[in-house]
Amino acid sequence: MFFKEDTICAIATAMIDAGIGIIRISGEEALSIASKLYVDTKGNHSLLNKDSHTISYGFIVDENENKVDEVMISLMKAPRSYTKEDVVEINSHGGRLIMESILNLLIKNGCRLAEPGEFTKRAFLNGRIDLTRAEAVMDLIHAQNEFSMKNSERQLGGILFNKIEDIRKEIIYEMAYIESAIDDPENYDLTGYDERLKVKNEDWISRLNYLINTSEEGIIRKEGIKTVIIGKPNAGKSSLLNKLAGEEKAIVTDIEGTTRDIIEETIRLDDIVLRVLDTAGIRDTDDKVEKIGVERAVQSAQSADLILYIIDSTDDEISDDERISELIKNNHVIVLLNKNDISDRISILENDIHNIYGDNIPVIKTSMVDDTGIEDLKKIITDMFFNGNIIPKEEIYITNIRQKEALLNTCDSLKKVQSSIEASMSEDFYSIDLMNAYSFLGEIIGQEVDDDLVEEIFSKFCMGK
Ligand SMILES: Nc1nc2c(ncn2[C@@H]2O[C@H](COP(=O)(O)OP(=O)(O)OP(=O)(O)O)[C@@H](O)[C@H]2O)c(=O)[nH]1
Ligand SMILES: [Mg+2]
Repeated sequence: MFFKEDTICAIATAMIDAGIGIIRISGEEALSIASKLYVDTKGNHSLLNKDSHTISYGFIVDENENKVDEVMISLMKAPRSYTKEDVVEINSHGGRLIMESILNLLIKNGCRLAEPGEFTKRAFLNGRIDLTRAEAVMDLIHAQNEFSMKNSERQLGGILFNKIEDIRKEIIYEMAYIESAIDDPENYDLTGYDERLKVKNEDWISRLNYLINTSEEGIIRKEGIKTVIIGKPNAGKSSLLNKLAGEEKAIVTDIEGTTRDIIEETIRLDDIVLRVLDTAGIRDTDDKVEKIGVERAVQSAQSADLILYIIDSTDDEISDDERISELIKNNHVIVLLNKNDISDRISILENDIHNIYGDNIPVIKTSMVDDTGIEDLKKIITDMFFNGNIIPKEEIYITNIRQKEALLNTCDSLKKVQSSIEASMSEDFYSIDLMNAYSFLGEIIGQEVDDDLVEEIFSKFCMGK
């Protein structure tokens, strides 16, 4: 195993002044190093003879036996620990200076400062958890909403691992069967095998597709819907952002061209998370700054998950802007006919919209002086992105691009198996693609990943985890 010789340490709690702080140590020398710093109430350095999974009260002392802090020390001896190595956790007072002093003493006595995620990396490399569970740990720590929290808990519980491992086992069984039949045709019969494999292969593809299909919704539920508000100047874009945010985030005036820079806010509408971007009103302008603002508006809308196209419904007509038409052609769009409170032209404009952009484009009437339209907006977003079910299903969603890509690659390989069967190719052809499918699945759970990828994944973790 990598790094086995090093004993690592890190502050596992936040670096803010708090009631309690935890300093974590893992590795072969965890106990002996901690023991040099720890004394019990009688002044004895007595950590080595303590049982695993016990907590000891005492003090951390420096090289001159001066007390640094009053602590509780938890011991978790290998292999029954987070990393499968000896782990010691020092519960000290949570002052930054105290925690740093203890950390420095540990380093002086032979520990190395852990890299971000190194404890979890050791748990993975030492075989305690697979890669889907390791990634779930990170997702759980960073969860921004209840969906992410529950989904990562499910993944941490091994639901995704089991689904992947089941298919891997079935694939390896078939590979072994084909190999045996080729080596020993007298005892293994391949007559009719094509058809049997075809049925199995279709079943694997449909199970994998099911998982892949959860990813669009899963990623959007986890990260939020990138929602860009576009429209002409003065339509009420910034007013909409403020209304959704529930506070005055953006400047609102009756001067056209008020907003120039993009303003981003994460907004929660019940269980829907929106990453809302307010942009500059789209129009032709000679103003240098506004011009850049318009370019940025168009750019950010190009990568939006959802465009809210807001129109001032006191305008005489909907003037068709090529940039706007281009943006809303290829996207999830909701048209907001705004200033409903002072306009008597709403129905006429609604017709115009349908004439220009087709019957299917959703249109709602809104007013930013009251709450008109906000409920309709929620309902349309829920239908558009979550098939009308705001409550996520009680099952695993793929929310990780790396996993999704490996699933897509697996499916591609299995589709090649399908084509080989349909073209009546010889069995050893299938084996190559089955092997590839098996390897791609291995990437998901971390059976077949290179060290660089492992480094990259864990480097995104927090310190001390
Ligand atoms: N009566 C009424 N006035 C509104 C409504 N929405 C916005 N306004 C007013 O319209 C003016 C423009 O609003 P903004 O929100 O600044 O418009 P904008 O689209 O952000 O404009 P730019 O940033 O210039 O592109 C302000 O005076 C708002 O108070 C509405 O629903 N009803
Ligand atoms: Mg504005």
